[in-house]
Formats: sequence, structure tokens, C-alpha cells
Amino acid sequence: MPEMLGETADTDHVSTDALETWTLLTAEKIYNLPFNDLLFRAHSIHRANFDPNAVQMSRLLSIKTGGCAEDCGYCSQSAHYPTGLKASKLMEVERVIAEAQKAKEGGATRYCMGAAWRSPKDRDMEAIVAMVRGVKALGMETCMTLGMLSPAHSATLADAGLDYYNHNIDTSERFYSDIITTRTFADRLETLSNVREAGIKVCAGGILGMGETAQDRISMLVTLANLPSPPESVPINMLIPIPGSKLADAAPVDPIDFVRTVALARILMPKSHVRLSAGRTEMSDETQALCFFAGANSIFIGETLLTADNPGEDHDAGLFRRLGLKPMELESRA
Ligand code: SAM
Ligand code: DTB
Ligand code: SF4
Repeated sequence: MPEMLGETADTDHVSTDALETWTLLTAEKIYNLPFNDLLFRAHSIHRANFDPNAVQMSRLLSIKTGGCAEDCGYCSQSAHYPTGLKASKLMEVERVIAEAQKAKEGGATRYCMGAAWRSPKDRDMEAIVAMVRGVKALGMETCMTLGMLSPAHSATLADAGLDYYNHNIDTSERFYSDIITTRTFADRLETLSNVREAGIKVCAGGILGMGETAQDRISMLVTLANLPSPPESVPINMLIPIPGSKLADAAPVDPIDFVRTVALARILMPKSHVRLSAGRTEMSDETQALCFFAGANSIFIGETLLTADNPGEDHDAGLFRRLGLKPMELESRA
């Protein structure tokens, strides 16, 4: 019977080599499969597309912290909430490159630089381009997350050789305005399209634990999977509740629901890197192990994310040892 359910779900989506369209109904059926059937299916797809024991490792750096004009209800860096975070100016290029070098020595293959901006200004672009070039010269993949991006700024970053741009849709279209009012879900999709058009790889995902329903999570993943090309990287964040922010008191996510969401992401986007992103400090090793089995194959390493805590090198080294996981090599990547 469970297999039958799985097969029913399979037949409901249109699939050709060029195009795969998922319906909300099909995705809901998959998400609600018995847990073992869901994980078996997700893991089988994972194994068919990736080395199941290899995990890609990225490192984050906040190159411009706090004072952001946007009102994202989850964020420590929004100027709309009394989070107590001290704002800073754009970091010097040399310092960014020195930090990237340290991250490389710590095992990271991708360096992700984040700025607390609604969107970059023309005057910022020279330094941003120098950061991309400098980090690339270290032999690392580069990623930037700078807010909304125009076609012109996307082209400038593509020329500089930027590999990835991170821009999350965060939740479903329905729930978006409950979390952010200073921009729309459509604005997010427009930036993703600008980035894609410029030839930069897309990193786009969202956050669980903001008071959304299971249907919101499923809808978010269906939106991502149905983009003209699905994102190459899909970060799944668990909300880190920030004191003073709008979502400071949000109820924690059920870890089983979190794993279900990771599994659905793997099934809907078989060739994407699914990143177990923010919130790992509050996750048990067992939950993380289930996420890796369900198809997560990327993490952020290091003691800090942008402003919040992350498990450090020692904890992750222990976890990798216990689970027999290994870092994913740059060149063998799918
Ligand atoms: N300002 C840029 C933007 O919003 O596009 C880039 C930086 S922003 C901090 C990057 C992403 O981090 C957000 O889209 C959100 O998904 C995630 N994030 C931010 N604060 C978080 C928190 N407290 N818990 C979990 N994820 C968070
Ligand atoms: C993403 O999805 N998660 C990262 C990255 N993209 C930029 C950011 C997580 C931020 C967590 C909260 C903080 O450090 O302030
Ligand atoms: Fe600003 Fe990004 Fe934080 Fe939103 S998530 S407040 S855009 S830094």
C-alpha cells in the first residue's frame, strides 16, 4: 500500500528532459507519505544523483552587517527591530580575502558573502567585484547575497566571475507578506530571473519555523522546483529566533517535519545541492543524520553564520566521523 501511494504520487507530474512541472497536490502526497516510504524514496533519488556520503562545505561572511532597511521578521539585521546588533560599514576587500583564505584552510570550498542591503548601490560594485575576483583567485567558489539585483548589477557580477547568487524566497507566496512587507514575493522571483539570465548559478531556499503551515513549506518547494531551471543550491534554514525581532517567540519546528521538508526538496529537485543551513546548533546530531539520509548534502561550516552561532569545526568533525561523511571535492561535484 505505501508503495502504491508513492507510485500514485509519481505519475502526477509532467516530466520531460527539458521540463518538469510539479503540482501542489502531488507534492503534498509525497510530503505526507509514511515517513519510511518518504525517506526511502528521497534517499534513492539522492543516491542516484550524488555520492550519498559526500557533503559540500560552504563558509559565510557578513561583509556588511546590520542597519538594513528591510523588515524581514526573522532577521537580526533589520533596522525595524530592536535586536541590539551593531551596524557596520562594508568590509575592506583585503580583510574579506584574508577571511576566505582561513575558510579554505578550514575545509570550505565555497565562500558566501552576505550584505544587509535591500539592494547594492552602484558605488558598492567596485569593492564587491574585487571581493569576487580575490576569493576566486584562492581557488574557491564564490557566492554573494546582497538583496535585490538589477539586470545590470547581475551582469557586472557575472563578468566578475561570481559562481552563485543566494536569494531566498523564504516561504510560500501566501505567507510572504506575514513575514516581510517592504518587498514582495514577485520582487524575489524577479531577482532570481535576473541572476539566471546573467548566467550566474542560483542558490534559493527558505526558512522553516516562522509559523507557516506544512502547505506553505510544500508550496515554497514547488515554486523553487518549477522555476525555469531549479536552483543549483537550495538552503533549508531552521529559524534561529532572534530576541527583539518579530519572530522572537515563534514555536520551534517539529524535527520530523523538518526532515520531511528536506526529503521533499530532494525529490522535487534531484540534482540540486540541498543545504542544511541555519539552525544546526539547536538540532540534535540524530536529526542532522536523518537530514543527510533524506538528501541534504551541503552545510555551512564554522562558528558563525552571518551574525548567529553555528556548530564549530570540532562538533562537525565529530559528526562527520560518526556518520562516515566526507567533504565533497570541488572537481567531483555533479
Ligand atoms: N540581505 C540579503 C537578503 O535578504 O537577500 C542577504 C542576507 S539574508 C540574512 C540571507 C537569508 O538568511 C535570508 O533570506 C533568510 O532566509 C536567512 N536568515 C536570516 N536570518 C535568519 C534567521 N534568524 N534564522 C534562519 N534563517 C535566517
Ligand atoms: C541562507 O539561506 N542561509 C544563510 C545564507 N543563506 C546567507 C544565512 C543564515 C543566516 C542566519 C542568521 C544570522 O547569522 O544572522
Ligand atoms: Fe535585510 Fe536580508 Fe535581513 Fe531582510 S534578511 S532584514 S534584507 S539583511
